[in-house]
This record gives sequence, C-alpha cells and structure tokens, in this order.
Amino acid sequence: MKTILLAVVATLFASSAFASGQHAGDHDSFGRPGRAADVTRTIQVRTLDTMKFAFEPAVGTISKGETIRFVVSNPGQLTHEFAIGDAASQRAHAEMMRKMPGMQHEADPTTVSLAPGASKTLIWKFDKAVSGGIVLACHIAGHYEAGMHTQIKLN
Ligand SMILES: [Cu+2]
Repeated sequence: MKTILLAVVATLFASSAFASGQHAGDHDSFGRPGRAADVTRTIQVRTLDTMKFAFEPAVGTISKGETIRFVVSNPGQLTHEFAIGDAASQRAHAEMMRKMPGMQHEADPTTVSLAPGASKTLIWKFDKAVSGGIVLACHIAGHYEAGMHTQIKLN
C-alpha cells in the first residue's frame, strides 16, 4: 500500500514539474505581463529566417521597472517565436522544445508565435533585477540552437 501511494505521489510530482516546464507559472522571476497604459517605449522586432531578431530601435539596456511594448512581425517564410525570459528559463524552454517540438505557446504570456506574415504585440513589465540579464529567444525546434536568441542587460 505504501509503495502504491509513493508511486502516485511521484507521478503527481512529475506531472506538476512537467506543467511548469510548459512555462506558464515561472515568469515572475523576470517580470510580468505589462499594461498598455504603463508602456515606456515601443520596439519593433522582426523575426528573420536567418535565425536572428532585428530590433528597431535597438533595445540597449533595460532599466528595472520599464514596461516595453514589443511589436513583433515575421516577414519570413518560416514560423518563429518571440519569447521573453532569463537565461535559466530560456535554457529550460529550449530543452523542453527539443523533447516536444510541436509544443504550442498560445496561453503563455511570455511568448508569441508568428506564422509567416503575422504580427503580434507583447507588453512586458521588467520589474525584477535579473542577474545575467534578459534573454529573448525563438523556440521553434532548432532555432535557439541555430542562434535565435539574444541577451539584454537589465539594470
Ligand atoms: Cu525562429
């Protein structure tokens, strides 16, 4: 009986760890979804099939407390994502995507997915100091590894 109970607990623990791997709950370590009324600057982002992001204007350094509106568009032929995180969460996300390449992110406030030609807006409040900075990344399978991530200083 005890063994069965332990197995159930282990299964529950594994599935909750798995759920957090779907990155809905963990983003308060690097901020939270922002409100349009609080936006301090707007940055145009293009997701490029060369596995790069193009920022206009450049992001530079983010000041703690800033709320940034990212207007993200995909002018290419491939689907891309734009995901906000810190180095640890983005590494975990990339690892997750290797295991589940078809994973969807529509319910995740840190991420927008863009089909070719799509444009989406993501507003984020950077209200936490993050040692190691913010990492912006694409998590379509293989893109992170191909270099589609960039690190931004947050002071
Ligand atoms: Cu991509």
